Amino acid sequence: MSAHVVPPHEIRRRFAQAMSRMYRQEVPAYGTLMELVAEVNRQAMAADPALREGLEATDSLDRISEERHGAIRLGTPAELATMRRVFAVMGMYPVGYYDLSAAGIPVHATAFRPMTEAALKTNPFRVFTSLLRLDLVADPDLRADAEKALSRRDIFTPGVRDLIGRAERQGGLSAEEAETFIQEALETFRWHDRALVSRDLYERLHRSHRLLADVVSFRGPHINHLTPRTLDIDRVQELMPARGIAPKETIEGPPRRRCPILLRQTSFKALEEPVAFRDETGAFVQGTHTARFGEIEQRGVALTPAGRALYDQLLARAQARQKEEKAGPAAAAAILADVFSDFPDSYAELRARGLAYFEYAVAQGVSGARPGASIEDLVAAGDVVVHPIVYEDFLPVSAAGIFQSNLGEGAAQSFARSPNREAFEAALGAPVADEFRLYEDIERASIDRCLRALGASAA
Ligand code: OOG
Ligand code: NI
Repeated sequence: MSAHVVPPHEIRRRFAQAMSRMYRQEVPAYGTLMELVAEVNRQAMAADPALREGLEATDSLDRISEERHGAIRLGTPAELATMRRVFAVMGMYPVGYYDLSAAGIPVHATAFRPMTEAALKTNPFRVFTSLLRLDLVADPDLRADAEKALSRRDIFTPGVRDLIGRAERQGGLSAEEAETFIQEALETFRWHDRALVSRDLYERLHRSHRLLADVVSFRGPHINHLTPRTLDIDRVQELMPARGIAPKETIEGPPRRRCPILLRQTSFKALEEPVAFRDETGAFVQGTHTARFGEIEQRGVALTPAGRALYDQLLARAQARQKEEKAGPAAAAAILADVFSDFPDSYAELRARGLAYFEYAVAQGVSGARPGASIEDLVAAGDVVVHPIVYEDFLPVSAAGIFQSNLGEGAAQSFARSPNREAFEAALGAPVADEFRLYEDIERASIDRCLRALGASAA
């Protein structure tokens, strides 16, 4: 059997394409955004040959236009555990733990994504996956009704359940099985315009927290956005209105810089869509629901724990000043830029100060032995070149901003900050991987390759 299995990255690539096609049909503005992003990316590369060369040198040029992430919100631990097995068939594993309770959103989350460098380069599709925290819903009656509604649904088709089991037993899927798997798995992410709950329950859920209504009311966890990666987010943000798309007012994350760090994101508001609910007599009545939106992201270099600590510290400082000065969008951006002038903005300095991760490669045309040379000697001599490693994960404060913007004004509530990674991992049925470790491994492996190739000493 194992000789005939389709590689997980191939299933992931085809699944991501199928999902993108489906979402494009469901939400036409997403298609418009994709076209705009492709256009701006072409212009950005034409205007900056070094950017293009860097992408080429790290084999990541091809992945840019295919690259995207999505998000879903699950209702129960059992749904999360099965979702983990679905993603595993596609070579996607849970990385990182995100607590959003502090930001007024009753969920915690992980990102399912490929973990190794080779897998990321083939196709980096990721899904930010949240689990509802009913423990944060104060009203016991509403909690019980939500639990009951969730217990009545099965978000997976029998076909996908069967194929996950087969993939686990056989160590993969045949071509025909993989094709069926993609179609069956896609069903879980589809939009349903008939609610599972009555209008009355929907409204009670909605009044408690909009997110609760979105998670509990439907037959499945509809994909709520897909996000292409852009090389110039400010430009896309600026051009969106002319294409009939209204972006949120501010871009989440760090300010614009010469050397982009982590992740910057912006989105357009969720659409109001028609939904049919049952009334007391069991007849369908028409209503609406807002959940689905579009987002774009620009990714920069991954930061080490020291770099991340500096990022978190500066972001907190900027937010405090923005609040104190009651800053509007323009003033807020100016404050952010000002505060972040304390974050080094050259790759050389980011590397020298151990703030970011880099990949090392033997320079073109260099060969022969450099006995006794350390990696720093090799870099200084130009025998080894250095490229930033792209950040593949998410940022809790930014994610909270994205949630807020698509749930609508006033959606946030205050919950006591209460991360509960143990409960999340128990629901998942596995630990989440440590993102820093993954970047460190990629960096270390690249250094080892250089030292070996040039017969230099490890130092
Ligand atoms: C997820 C929001 C977070 C991101 O890119 O940070 C997110 C959601 O709205 O379900 O997608
Ligand atoms: Ni997103």
